[in-house]
Amino acid sequence: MSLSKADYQKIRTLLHGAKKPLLIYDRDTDGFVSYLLLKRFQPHAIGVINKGGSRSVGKQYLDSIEANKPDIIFTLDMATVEQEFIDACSCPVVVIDHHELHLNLKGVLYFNPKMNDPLAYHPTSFICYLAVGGPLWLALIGIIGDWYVPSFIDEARREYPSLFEDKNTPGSIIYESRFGEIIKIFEYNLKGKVEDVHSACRLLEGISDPFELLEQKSAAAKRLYSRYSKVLREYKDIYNNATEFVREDSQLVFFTYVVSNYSLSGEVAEELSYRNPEKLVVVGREKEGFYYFSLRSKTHHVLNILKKSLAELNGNGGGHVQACGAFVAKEDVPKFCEAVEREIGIIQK
Ligand SMILES: [Mn+2]
Repeated sequence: MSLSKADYQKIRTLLHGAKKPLLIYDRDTDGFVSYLLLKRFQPHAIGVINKGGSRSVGKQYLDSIEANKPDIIFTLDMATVEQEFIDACSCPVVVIDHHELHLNLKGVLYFNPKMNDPLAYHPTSFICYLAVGGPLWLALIGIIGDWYVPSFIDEARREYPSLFEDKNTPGSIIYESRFGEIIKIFEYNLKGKVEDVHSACRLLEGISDPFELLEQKSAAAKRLYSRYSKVLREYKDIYNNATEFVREDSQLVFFTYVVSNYSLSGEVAEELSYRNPEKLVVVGREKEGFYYFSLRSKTHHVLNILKKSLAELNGNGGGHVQACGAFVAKEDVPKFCEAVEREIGIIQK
């Protein structure tokens, strides 16, 4: 058990009693679905998507607070919330997250499954679903999209047998089932320019059934599907290039790329790791003097390896045990690669 029934009830009560809640959510399926679930439960809610690449809530959100004057703020799937931000808000701040614990924050209502069980991996949309309810198919987009298969998937399997077939691991659902395609439609529509993402979010909010999207049954679904296809083409190019860096005799796959309209490192690293479960996969994209890396592995303790590798470099990062993100100054990338090789024992310490 991670969060208690009382915790879920508390989240529900706080949201139910709010007149104008503001929901700051991360720009991925888990964050976005968390927002959609809370918004369905409390239609007065106003959403603000992650501004910029980092998962930190800071001063950059104060203008949204000023403009909307909420009576309560929820941050959803945002890995850090700065004390300065909390102190500047005149209403309660509720943090719902499942990244590393931040127990030193003052003046917040904090909900993180790791509080009771340090090894818990329960995505934010899982917490939101248990707090305020579904629809179930929508909740599962966020939950499985964040690599977790909850026990209540059986209910969805009964309702939508053709979407899941016999798949029951996160990877096999994501890469080998029709439900996985729905997850990708959501995921890829959250990529790209802010204006495009905003309009996609509005369209996604109105989708009422998984088949509407998969079979493009409405004008909104057609637009979302076409944008998904566009990102998918670019994804396939990058993914195919990356596969050439997989070597049988090395535990490490280290791949960087420069030109891209979308940030797809996380997705590329994820699929490479799924198809090469014994390897540590590091995929990075250059942007303005820095490389933004995604690290994945099914067998290595990625978070430890990352923290040690970054120790003496101009860069920073963090995340989950098997899935992390980091940024490293361009000139330090060779050193970073070497440090990772040292940590996994390819070269001697
Ligand atoms: Mn998440």
